[in-house]
Amino acid sequence: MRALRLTEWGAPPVPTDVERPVPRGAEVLVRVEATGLCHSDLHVIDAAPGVLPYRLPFTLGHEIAGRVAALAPEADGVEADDPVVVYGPWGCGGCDRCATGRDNYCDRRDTLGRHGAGLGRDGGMAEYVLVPSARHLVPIGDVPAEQAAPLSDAGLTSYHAVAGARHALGEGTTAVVIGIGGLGHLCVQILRATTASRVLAVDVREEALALAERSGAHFATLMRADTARVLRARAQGAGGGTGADAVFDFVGTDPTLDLATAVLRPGGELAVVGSGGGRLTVSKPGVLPPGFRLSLPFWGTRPELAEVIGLARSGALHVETERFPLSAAPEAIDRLRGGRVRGRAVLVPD
Ligand code: FEH
Ligand code: ZN
Ligand code: ZN
Repeated sequence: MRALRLTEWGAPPVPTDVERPVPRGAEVLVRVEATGLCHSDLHVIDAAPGVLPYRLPFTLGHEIAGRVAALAPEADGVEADDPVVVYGPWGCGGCDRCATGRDNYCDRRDTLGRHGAGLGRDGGMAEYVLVPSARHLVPIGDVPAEQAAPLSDAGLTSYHAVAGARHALGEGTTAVVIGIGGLGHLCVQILRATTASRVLAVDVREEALALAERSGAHFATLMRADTARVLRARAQGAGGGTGADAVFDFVGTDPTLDLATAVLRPGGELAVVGSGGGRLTVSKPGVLPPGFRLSLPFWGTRPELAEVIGLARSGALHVETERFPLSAAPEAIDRLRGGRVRGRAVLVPD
């Protein structure tokens, strides 16, 4: 079968013919129908030798949807031809986090040498993917694979970030979303579907503001010198207080963290999801508002993935995608690098 494989650190992935895997033990073979392309794939591709603990070669792709193609004798919980999405963070399977579907926070994560599909283990940029256990599969019913695949990472990561701040997002509150790309546009939709907050969106690209408004943002603005003032003016609380009750930063650079600091209300929640490498100085006294709480959410849990698929099935979520045949992965990677993908790029086996 065709697979896009990382064969050398720092070099582009290589389209390769490999044997179709055969499931053993409790494994399940999934015929891939769609795999999302994520900025983290770029980080993996660009990693210098020794930065990541993964052994080469392996197939990329950690945002996967398709149909069950075959089950090994001990596999249960799914049937052949079931439409499924793959829960991508594969932990040790033995700690209490993994036992409760929180592989994203596996206690043994740093000892595994690989983090899941396309992250040190063969992933979904291929015709088939071998999944260690049916516990990593979530049924998607009538949700199209091209929609479900991005929901397993872009959607799940955004949902997990919102879940951590949902307590602060009741009536009369304001949430700010910085960075309206593959994750940010879904965060806007998830906020509108699961909280009562007013949603304000920020990006540097005009077309991203339009995407934010299509996704349900109450207000969208370009990142400028006076953006903090503009946002605070829109974040009037019921009691006249100004400031955001929660900020979701999908960029994570110094300018966006500075903006988040400037717009947060006392007691506000900041979730930094983007891996922009920006720095935040936490000190007392300091510039951060009293009661400020910071989270660095990573991916999400398997139960949350089922909730995200439930939202999609209810019609509350629509992923803006750009579809590429798997053979055009190099073009898709190029476009993602250049910030020229609207929403999420999805690769479909040729
Ligand atoms: C995956 C692996 C490592 C870092 C970040 C990620 C995210 O794309 C998962 O949402
Ligand atoms: Zn990802
Ligand atoms: Zn574990």
